[in-house]
Amino acid sequence: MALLRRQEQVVARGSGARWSAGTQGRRRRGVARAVGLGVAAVGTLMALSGCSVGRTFGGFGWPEGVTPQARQMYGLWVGSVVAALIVGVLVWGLIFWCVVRYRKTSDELPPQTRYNMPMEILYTVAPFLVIAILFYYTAVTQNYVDYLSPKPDTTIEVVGFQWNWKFNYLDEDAKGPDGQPISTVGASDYIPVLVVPTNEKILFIETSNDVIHSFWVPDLLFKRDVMPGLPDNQKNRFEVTIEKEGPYVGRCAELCGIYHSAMNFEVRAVSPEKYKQFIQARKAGMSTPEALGAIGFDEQHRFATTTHPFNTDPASRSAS
Ligand SMILES: [Cu+2]
Repeated sequence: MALLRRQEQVVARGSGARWSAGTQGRRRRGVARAVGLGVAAVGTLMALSGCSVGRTFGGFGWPEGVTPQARQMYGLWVGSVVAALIVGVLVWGLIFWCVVRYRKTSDELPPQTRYNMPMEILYTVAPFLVIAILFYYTAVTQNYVDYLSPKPDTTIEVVGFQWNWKFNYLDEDAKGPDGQPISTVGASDYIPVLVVPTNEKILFIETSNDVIHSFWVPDLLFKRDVMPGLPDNQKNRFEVTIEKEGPYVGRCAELCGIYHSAMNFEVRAVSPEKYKQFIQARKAGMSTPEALGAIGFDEQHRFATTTHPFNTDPASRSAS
């Protein structure tokens, strides 16, 4: 009843409330302009992001990768965080502004309005614009990361099995003395080292002998499932260009059985010249550690340096 009476009072005051129509219109346009500016800023910052803003704030937690693909994802991440912050600050700002500006000053009920069409259209359209911009940049980044060159420089077949890895070098000029592709295979006492060239397009083709595994090199900021039983043209594949020499630890990222956690490997990125020498040494019949020695790695660095073989004895009661 009290509410009804109040509404009658408001209706009765209707003519008196007309004075504020102009003010409200201006205010509405102001809000519209602010939201429009916010949306435009989101787009601009998404485009410009990744560079100085990201560096100033340490990439907002996103590590810098060693591939152009990782850099592209870094840009998407920084842009998305900046966009979220802009929207957040705008919303917080409006909330606090309302709290202060419209705090209760008297018992008199303020003018009641409903069906504020411009406002309703605005808060329907603005989120869609933000989503559309985020979607656009996500699609662009995904296409970039998933891009496969018609002619990669090196092709590696990744074979996952319970519980280790085998890497086959599929290039024409990478056949061993027996005419078979050069390969490196892990064992319970040997971490497979996958030697790859820097600054060259490397295509990875993945396949599994048993269950689903996942090829994951944290430094590449990338992982992809290794699926069993797929025909050649449906096998998962991806391409990266590693720009920095060094050892990068690799892991299986799909729980694949009891020794899943022991399924580690190492990617060793070396200069293209050294890579050629490595392949020549392998073709001449050397093992991976011997060939790594032949291109200048000392005794310690002929084996994986980023991880080590695990104790696979299930009866052992100590950590490996
Ligand atoms: Cu696995």
